[in-house]
Amino acid sequence: MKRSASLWIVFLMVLSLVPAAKFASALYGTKVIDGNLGDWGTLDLVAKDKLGYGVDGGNLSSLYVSYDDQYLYIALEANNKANWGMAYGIGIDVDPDSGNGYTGTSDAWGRSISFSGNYAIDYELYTWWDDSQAKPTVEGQENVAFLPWVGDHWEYKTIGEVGGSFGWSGDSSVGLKTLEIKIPWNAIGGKTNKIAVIVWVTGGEGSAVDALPESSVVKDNPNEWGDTDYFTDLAEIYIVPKTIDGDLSDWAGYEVVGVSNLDGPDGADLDKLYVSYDEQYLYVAITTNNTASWGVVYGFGFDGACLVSPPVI
Ligand SMILES: [Ca+2]
Ligand SMILES: [Ca+2]
Ligand SMILES: [Ca+2]
Ligand SMILES: [Ca+2]
Repeated sequence: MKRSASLWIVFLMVLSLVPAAKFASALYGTKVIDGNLGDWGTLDLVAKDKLGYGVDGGNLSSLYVSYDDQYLYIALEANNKANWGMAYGIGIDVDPDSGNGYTGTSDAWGRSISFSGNYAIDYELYTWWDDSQAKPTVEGQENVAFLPWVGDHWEYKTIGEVGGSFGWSGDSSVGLKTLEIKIPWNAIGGKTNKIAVIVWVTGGEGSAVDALPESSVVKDNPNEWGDTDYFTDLAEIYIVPKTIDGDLSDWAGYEVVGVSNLDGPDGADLDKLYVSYDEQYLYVAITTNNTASWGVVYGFGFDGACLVSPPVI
């Protein structure tokens, strides 16, 4: 009798879980690089356009990041209203907080894009949306540039030259719609514990007119095409398997999928629910706000249908 009452309490607590305010993550999963983002799930979405910054021909809407053992995958989605010639740039910081990397004021393609705060960019990727060809190009050819910062200058390569690839969609009415890229870990110094990623869009020169994660940096000057943009907000991605030891310090804030807003009974007071996975395991974790030690049962429920997307568990 007591047990069933306890179960009921836990059930109520789980029902009371509400989505966390900020939910962004990058989880293990292999993507097909074809410009179709149907193989990306909401768990891969690390930044989204909520404030509506951007211009008709350069309006970023979503940034996705995922990875597997061999590749880092990055995808972006634009929601343009016009077909303009625009440069789409991606910045990767493979060692946030270290200070290593580019912090100048003229980036790999000479744009006035700069980084500060905890971030110094180690790799940029760029492509020019050629509005007349209606394709993403580098020097007139369909391509994406891969540009490592090597201490005091940039190196100029294409994504194919380092073993990666790209896919895209778009047309001559709204320009670029999607760009999907895979980068071998060995092209960016090997798999690491934490990376930071940002995407922006600029014109033929000058600086950004939109970026993700969203930043007031693209809305702080009457001439956003011509100012210098100092980005300090990047999406941080943790790339670490979980150690199952009761210590949740290897879990990240973006893995919180629910927070209880109920003040539960002293010995049955759920706090947060975490979910993550890698190639072998699904991980779940909970924290409580218990102030007493009661005999209660903690139950987890899984609906298999939810495991279809993302597709690789
Ligand atoms: Ca795809
Ligand atoms: Ca760096
Ligand atoms: Ca600015
Ligand atoms: Ca700007």
